[in-house]
Amino acid sequence: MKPSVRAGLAGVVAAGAALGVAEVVAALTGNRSSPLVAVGGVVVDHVPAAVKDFGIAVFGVHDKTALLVGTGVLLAAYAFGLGVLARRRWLLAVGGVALFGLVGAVAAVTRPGAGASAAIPSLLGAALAVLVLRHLTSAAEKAGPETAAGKAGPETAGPEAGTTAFGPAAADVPDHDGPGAPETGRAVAVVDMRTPYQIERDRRRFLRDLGIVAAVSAASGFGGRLLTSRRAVTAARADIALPSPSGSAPVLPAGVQVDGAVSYVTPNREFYRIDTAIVTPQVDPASWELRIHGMVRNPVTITWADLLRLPMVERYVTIACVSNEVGSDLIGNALWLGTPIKALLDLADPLPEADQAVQRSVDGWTCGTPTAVLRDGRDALLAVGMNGVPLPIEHGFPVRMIVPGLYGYVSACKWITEIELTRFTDFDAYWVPRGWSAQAPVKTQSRIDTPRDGAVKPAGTVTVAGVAWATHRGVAKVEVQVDEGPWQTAALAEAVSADTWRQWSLTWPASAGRHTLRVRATDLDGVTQTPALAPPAPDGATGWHQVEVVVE
Ligand SMILES: Nc1nc2c(c(=O)[nH]1)N[C@H]1C(S)=C(S)[C@@H](COP(=O)(O)O)O[C@H]1N2
Ligand SMILES: [Mo]
Repeated sequence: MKPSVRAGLAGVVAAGAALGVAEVVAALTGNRSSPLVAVGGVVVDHVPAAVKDFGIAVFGVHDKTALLVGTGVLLAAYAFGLGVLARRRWLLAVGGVALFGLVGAVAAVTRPGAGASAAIPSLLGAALAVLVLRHLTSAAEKAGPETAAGKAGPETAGPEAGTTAFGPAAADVPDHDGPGAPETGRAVAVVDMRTPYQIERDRRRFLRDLGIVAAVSAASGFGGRLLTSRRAVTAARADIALPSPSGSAPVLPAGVQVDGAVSYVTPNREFYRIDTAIVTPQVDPASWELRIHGMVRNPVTITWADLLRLPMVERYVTIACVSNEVGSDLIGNALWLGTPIKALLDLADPLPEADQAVQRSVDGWTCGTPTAVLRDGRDALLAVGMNGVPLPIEHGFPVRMIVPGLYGYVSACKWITEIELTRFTDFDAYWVPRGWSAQAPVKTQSRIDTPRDGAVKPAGTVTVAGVAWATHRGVAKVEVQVDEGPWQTAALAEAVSADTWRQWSLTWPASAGRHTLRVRATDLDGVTQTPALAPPAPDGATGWHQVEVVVE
């Protein structure tokens, strides 16, 4: 590698360090405008309309990405130049870094709503860039025999030597770039006191330092960005006033709740959460879009503002995870506010053979739902509200799907941004190649919430209670069996609809001893839960939930 290339790389990495630290500082000081975002904003606001239209026309929806990439390339070229300059005109290079910091600071301070403190990320970033550049150019000089050969005397020969190769002193060191440079006469005392081993070590040190700084900068850049967007999205969510549903919201009958069963409506904070997202996607409603495309006659794209103008309904719907083991709690019931997806699909007008509607999340996760299910009139909702508040971020803010009767992994896409009409034979959604069924209606299940497995109860009257669900079919009957006795019909609590779970209870005159309690439900189609044990994969667990209790 040529010395000038090493120096240039040092410059690029120093600029990266500046941007990385600026992102973190911006996040920590609550500044929404890191230098990169601020400069981008200034550019967007000031480029002539014709150029902007050109950008949008050429790059389409990726115009912002194009802007960022373009800015990045220009910046890298500038930083490369500064790195090369730093070898011989150190102060000029420092001036170049300062200019770079100043541009960021001015851009940030002049953004709408920004205060003087908005300059801090850029200025700290620039200061760090000077230090990094100093270190890396020094390491770069030592990294090759060409450079050491160009130095006069042993004092610059190794890292132990006191002086380094940057700074004004370096200005009189000729740049021995190009073939045969050291022999061209001007260089004197071509003496490299280092052994080949030391030269190799210095070369490695340079590359190592370059790598470390680049990695730390990238990590802090991404970390800072994440923190900033999290703040912004949390603030945007707090500002939302949800539209009211057209038509009356469902009334919760007094008799839905039974003592000893879980809460009929699951509070948002206790609602189970399942997704593949390592970092919760942060979606700003202002930039949210839903695109309905693929095998449709009329592709549709709607924004957040469009969505809020559509008719909204409010429905209690119980959703369940296919991974829920018999007797477990990956299930919850909430009041969802949303617009029926059927109307939007009707507008898009899917081709008759498009039997699968693939929902895609901003993070690329997909689930496939039968198109027919979304259009059969059930309350399949593009939901924006959960129990009276905007969707919590971890439950899909700003928009998710809720489809009564299907497990979440085939229907309940969070952070949804796309619905692509296709065929089941043409596309496998996320979990399908991983061993789960492409289609998965929720299986009829029931659970004993009280008494708990292993509970010790005094002899006498014991209340046995819990929940049962056969979503979109409805629960017709729940029965309880004590030991090997006859199945006894439990009292059913009221249900809001077939799309929600239903609570049940039974009064049991308990006699001393160890007892086994079992539960089974029958849906409104007349089908009783099978006793056959099946694991969750590929399409939902089966079997009867049972608990052991000791009565004294
Ligand atoms: N984007 C996205 N949406 C997703 C998932 C996911 O991994 N990513 N998981 C699904 C699964 S498996 C379930 S059971 C439900 C759970 O929704 P909840 O976390 O709001 O309870 O979300 C569904 N939606
Ligand atoms: Mo799930």
